[in-house]
Amino acid sequence: MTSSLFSPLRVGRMELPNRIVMAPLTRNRAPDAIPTPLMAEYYAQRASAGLLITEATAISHQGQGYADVPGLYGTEQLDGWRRVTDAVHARGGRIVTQLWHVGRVSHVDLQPDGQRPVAPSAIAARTKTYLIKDGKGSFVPTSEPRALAAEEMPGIVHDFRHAARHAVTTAGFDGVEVHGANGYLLDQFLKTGANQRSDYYGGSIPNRARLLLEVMRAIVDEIGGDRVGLRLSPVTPANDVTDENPQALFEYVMKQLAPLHLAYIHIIEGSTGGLRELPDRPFDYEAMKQAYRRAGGHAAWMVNNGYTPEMAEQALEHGADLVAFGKAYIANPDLVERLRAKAPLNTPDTATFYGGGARGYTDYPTLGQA
Ligand code: 8OZ
Repeated sequence: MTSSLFSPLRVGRMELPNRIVMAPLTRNRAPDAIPTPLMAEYYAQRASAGLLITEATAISHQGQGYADVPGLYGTEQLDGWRRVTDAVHARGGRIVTQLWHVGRVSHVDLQPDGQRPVAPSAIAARTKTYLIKDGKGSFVPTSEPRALAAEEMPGIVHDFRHAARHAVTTAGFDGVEVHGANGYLLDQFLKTGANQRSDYYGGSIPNRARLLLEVMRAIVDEIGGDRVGLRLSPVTPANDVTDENPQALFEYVMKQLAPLHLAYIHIIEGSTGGLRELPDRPFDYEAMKQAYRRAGGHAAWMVNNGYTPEMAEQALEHGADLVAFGKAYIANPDLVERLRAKAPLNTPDTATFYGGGARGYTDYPTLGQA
């Protein structure tokens, strides 16, 4: 049987030549939140992927949570991204951007006027963020957040909508992926550990899912569902999120998403970048997917987290449509060609994951160069 990783697939408006996706990867190489020419080179090097998903990109200044991560809310940021998308398209690739609001995973030093970060409830995340001061990076505890007022919610939805519009027009992306995962704002609203509101946006599952669904509907209305994806992480402990009943929560979310005709759903299985099975957080991903399909949802199903090439082929045989690779893509710009040739992979250097320049970023050799 020929390997299905290399079979093409139509995903919404996009024709992907293969099923291999570059996962979103935070790299902290965008000073002042502006994408650089080096970033254009990095993404263009990886253009043979079926799809490139950019690193998480802030939709607003309030949505910023780390030093030197890019944004989509200023003219220079959008122009910087246009250089990236032009470079990727010149190499024949497809690229979507990941729309990000960090919520409480931020620090007053990164917020407009040094204000407190915003969250569903005034509960601090027991986690760290990354700051750069005088050229030196360090991990520091996140700041105490304040609860968003009900009147502020339309503004958050507006910021997502606005960023999506500019992503596909000004910045030239093929689409967007909404970051609903890893304990950032939308995930904070979804889950009971971070959301203790008593208004329309907290309490019941429909209430906790409200912000995510409002954001998705607004973006679909703005740019069309066929170029919109969504990333979710039902049980990740990343950034200190927990939920009392994730199975019921995510099956509800799936049913609500089905009519939106999204391009793809992107699922992080287990703990982001870590264990795929968590004994204290069991989850049935197949049941989640079936809830979506039974409700009429047709989006491509993308899986992620620690997949080897062998596991990826198995996942495709068992009904996944796409597989996203993270660390492997850091170290292997020609991952598609290497997997096709069953060639060995370069090993990623963890010391250069976050921050820095070309080293550990654009200098990993292709097979031809090695
Ligand atoms: C690593 C470091 C900082 C942010 C995520 C956007 O986990 C991130 C992230 C990852 O989704």
